[in-house]
Amino acid sequence: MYAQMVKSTGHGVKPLDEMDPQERAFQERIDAGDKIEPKDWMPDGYRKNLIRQIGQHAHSEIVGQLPEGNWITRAPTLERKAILLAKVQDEAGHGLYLYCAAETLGVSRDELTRMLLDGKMKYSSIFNYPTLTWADMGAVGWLVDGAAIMNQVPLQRTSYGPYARAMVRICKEESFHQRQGFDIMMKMANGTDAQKKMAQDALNRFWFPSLMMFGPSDKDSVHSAQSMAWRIKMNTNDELRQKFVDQTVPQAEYLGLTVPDPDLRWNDETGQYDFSEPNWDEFFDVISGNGPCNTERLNTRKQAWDDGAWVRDGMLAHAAKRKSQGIAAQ
Ligand code: FAQ
Repeated sequence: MYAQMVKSTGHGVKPLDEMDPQERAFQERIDAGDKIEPKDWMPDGYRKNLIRQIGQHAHSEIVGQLPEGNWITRAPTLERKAILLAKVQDEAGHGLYLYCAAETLGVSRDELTRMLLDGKMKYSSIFNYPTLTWADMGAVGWLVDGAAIMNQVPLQRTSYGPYARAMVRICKEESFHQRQGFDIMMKMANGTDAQKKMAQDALNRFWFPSLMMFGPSDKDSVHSAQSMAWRIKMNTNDELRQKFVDQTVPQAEYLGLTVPDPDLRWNDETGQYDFSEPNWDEFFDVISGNGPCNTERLNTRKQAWDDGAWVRDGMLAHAAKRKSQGIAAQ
């Protein structure tokens, strides 16, 4: 179903007076701040765009476990290991809430996963970068979860009820993740010279990829206009990127670390930081499948999917047997 819907994507925003009465009534509900629920009528484009965004968000949470999962066995203390393990498990939970939210729109989790594995759906660019040192666990928590929160807090007010409600819990957990990342950075930045160097190196490598998480600049954003009209997105990509920079630069200063951008400076007139654009060629390359870890990440997902086939088959056979015996699924 989703594959057919993708083909009919349109990017323009239809003016209210060109809408048919049903679409117009729908838009007026959105404008009034109503929540749209699964059984409500919705335009195909709204459904399709939500499936795309929620599905890609779910895939990001699941694939996002891999860069940190890489460090669970090498965490420096038992406490750090337990914390990292809990964080990675939280990301799995976020993926599940989001797949469930997408399922309410008529697409199955299997179908979404198949689209991911076939390269027809994306996941966040950030997870195609390697995690090379323990300091990267700090940078991922501080910067990647920090960017995720900046993007997701407004989504708690998104127009689609199941998505908005999933976001409430996800944001609470992401806040804990961000704090644990900052805590690792504090330890490293106030540690030995070698540890401080590792923290700076992690910031150097993760700064621009974190800025890319907010998507292309507004002029190149395909979906923003319609998504904002439907309150699927609450802010533009550039607005959130700016807020992230304004929030994060003082945190880097507090850590005694240097943001790797020679053009970064406070602008008294705008009351915001001026900063360099990320390398957009690199961004488009990464989201086209050519980032440093794209192949590795997708192969790992595929392996996990194939290895789990016997569990899914067993569960389905069990459910079918219970159904044939007239026992309700639990
Ligand atoms: N990576 O027209 P726009 C996390 C694609 S969760 C890859 O501006 P849109 C938790 C975009 O899909 C992180 N692709 O798109 C965690 C579109 O291509 P399409 C994920 C990207 O949707 C932390 C094309 O470019 N968060 O980190 C990216 O309006 C730590 C044109 O772009 C969400 O998904 C990108 N960065 O705006 C887990 C939040 N940016 O689909 C583990 C919800 C853009 O037509 C550890 N999503 N593209 O083929 C959103 O808010 C939006 O979807 C944006 C992109 C803002 C990501």
